[in-house]
Amino acid sequence: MKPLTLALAKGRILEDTLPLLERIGVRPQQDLTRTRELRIAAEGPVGALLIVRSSDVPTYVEHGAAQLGIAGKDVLREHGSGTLYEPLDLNIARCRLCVAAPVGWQPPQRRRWRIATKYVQQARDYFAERGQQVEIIKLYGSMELAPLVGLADAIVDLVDTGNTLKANGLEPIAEINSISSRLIVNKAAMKLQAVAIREFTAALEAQLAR
Ligand code: PRT
Ligand code: MG
Repeated sequence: MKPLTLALAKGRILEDTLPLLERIGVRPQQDLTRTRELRIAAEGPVGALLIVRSSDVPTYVEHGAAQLGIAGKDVLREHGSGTLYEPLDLNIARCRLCVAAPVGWQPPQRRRWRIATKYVQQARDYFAERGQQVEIIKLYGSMELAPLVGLADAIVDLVDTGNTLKANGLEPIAEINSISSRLIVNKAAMKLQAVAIREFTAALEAQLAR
């Protein structure tokens, strides 16, 4: 049977996940924080780790390049996760998806609000549900800058401590969703490698319960 491959992103998800993986016996053969290789062999319940962009994790898993992945719920909602199984909430890398605006902001009355975000889908859905006309401006990062320079009225972005908003003269005005990282599984693999995947999931779940 093919060994399991796990896709995940460098950055905060990897930081929070590595100790968890170590405790269930996943032993990467290289120092993940130093290596430039993107596929890293491992011993234990997974045979390899793939280091990919966080928003690409669902794509690798959906197409079966990895059987398993760890991704933020923000990324999964944006991807549309109907094509994936999502058996476990890891409760790590927690944050909130928020609408944020300049402190004391007065919403424009006679025109559509301009909203800068990389979460286009979730922003669209959120404002549509409320009947609020918006123009979405797609950015790939540093959304907090957009209101400061007049590119947008407000933003939709992840908030953890709120320090980044504050540093840029913004404050949250509404919470859209609360976010944490999830284990995701390729649908075909869930059948073909059912035992290995169930064991892996159960081991992770047991660690979380400790
Ligand atoms: O590389 P890519 O652009 O795809 O992702 P990234 O580099 O922005 O993020 P990465 O790889 O570090 O982690 C991505 C995942 O971590 C997200 O998909 C979330 O599920 C999760 N996560 C949890 C967060 C945060 N908390 C978070 N605070 N991702 C980003 N942030 C950013 C936020 O966008 C904002 O700019 O941190 C800033 C706010 O933090 P505070 O503490 O100042 O409020
Ligand atoms: Mg990044």
